[in-house]
Amino acid sequence: IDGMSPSPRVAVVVFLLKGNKVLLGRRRSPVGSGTFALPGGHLEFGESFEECAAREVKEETGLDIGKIEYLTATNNVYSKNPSNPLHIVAIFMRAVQAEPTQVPRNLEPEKCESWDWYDWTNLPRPLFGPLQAMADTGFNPFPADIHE
Ligand code: 8DG
Ligand code: MG
Ligand code: MG
Repeated sequence: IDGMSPSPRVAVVVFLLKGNKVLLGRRRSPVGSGTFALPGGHLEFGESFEECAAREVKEETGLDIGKIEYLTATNNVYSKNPSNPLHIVAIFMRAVQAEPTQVPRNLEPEKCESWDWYDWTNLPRPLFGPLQAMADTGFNPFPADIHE
C-alpha cells in the first residue's frame, strides 16, 4: 500500500564441503518446509559474497568457514502466489571448514530441524526445489582437481 514495487533480493547459499559430503539441513521455513537445503540467507547492505557466506553459515550452524569461492548464480522468479511475488538472485559459493573439528549446531531451530553431512552421490529427499533443480542439471560443487 506504500506504492513501492517489489524488488529482487540477493541470497548467498553455501556448499560447505567435507570430503565427498555436503552440509544440509531440513527446512522449517515456510518456503520449502520439510526439504533439505544448504545453509545461506540474504545479502546485507555493503557485504561481499564471502562475508555473507561466512556470516550465514556461522549464524545458522556455528561453523567457521574458509577457502570461500564463488561457483555460480541463478535467477529465480516465483510467481505462483500473485499476492507475494518473489524474485531471488541466488549466489552459490563453496567453502570448507576453517576448523575441521567443529561440529554443526542447530542455532536457528525455528528455521531448521537439524544439520548433517550427506554424500553428494546419495542426497536425501526431498531436496529443496532450487537445489534439486541444480542437481538435475548435473551441477557438481566439488573441485575438479582430485588432489584438493
Ligand atoms: P536471513 O533472514 O537469514 O537473511 O535469510 P534466511 O531465512 O536464512 O534465508 P533462506 O530462505 O535460508 O535463503 C534465502 C533464499 O536463497 C531462499 O529463500 C531461496 C534461495 N536458495 C536457493 N537454494 C537454496 C538452498 O539450498 N538453501 C538456502 N538456504 N537457500 C537457497 O535458491
Ligand atoms: Mg537460511
Ligand atoms: Mg539465515
